[in-house]
Amino acid sequence: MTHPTRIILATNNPHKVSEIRAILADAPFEVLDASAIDSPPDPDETGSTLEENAIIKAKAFYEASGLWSLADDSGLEIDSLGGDPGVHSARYAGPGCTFADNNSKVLKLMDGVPDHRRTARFRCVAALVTGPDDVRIFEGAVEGIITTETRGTEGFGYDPIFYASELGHTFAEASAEEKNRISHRGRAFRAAGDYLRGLKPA
Ligand code: ITT
Repeated sequence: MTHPTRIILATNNPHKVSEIRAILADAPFEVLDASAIDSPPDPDETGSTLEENAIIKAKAFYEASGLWSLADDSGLEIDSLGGDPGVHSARYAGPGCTFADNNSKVLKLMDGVPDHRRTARFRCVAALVTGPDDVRIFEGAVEGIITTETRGTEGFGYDPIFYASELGHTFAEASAEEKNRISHRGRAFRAAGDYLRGLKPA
């Protein structure tokens, strides 16, 4: 297989687009996003795992664009909540909820949980679709602790309540470079980039 001249990022989340563009900045192919196609798909994420949902999104964009397509499904797993919000991370506080609603819900549910039981991790599963039946999966994870209040204004989603032990502060207090260096998405998409770079030039 030869590496493509262009790939498309199969996401409608602009925060993910800017993170993935930075992570793949030195890739020897052009990185397009949903704005490159007329009617970007927004498929229902009906899978019961991150992997199933990543494949649903990547296939939808592959079919809509004819380009190799790279999606991710990601989520926050909190041990004291039995792994929730997990695959339900985007709409944990209900349909139409904001990132702030989700963070408030988590902080409320974890009220009184002692520090040593506040462990959590972000997981990212990226799916690369290169043909109707050709899918390759890349994964990344990062460990942390759920804070007792929001801290910082950078990033998105659960970043203000996720204290990354490797950084010594929350993801919302980290620069984009710091977050991408250790994040679940950084790890998964660097692996995808390494795979794509390893293919023969077209
Ligand atoms: P697409 O499906 O269009 O890619 P989405 O935001 O719906 O965008 P997901 O289905 O993967 O993406 O939902 C993941 C949710 O998990 C996301 O909305 C955030 O709430 C949270 N999340 C994922 N990665 C995160 C990160 O790096 N920092 C903070 N929260 C994150």
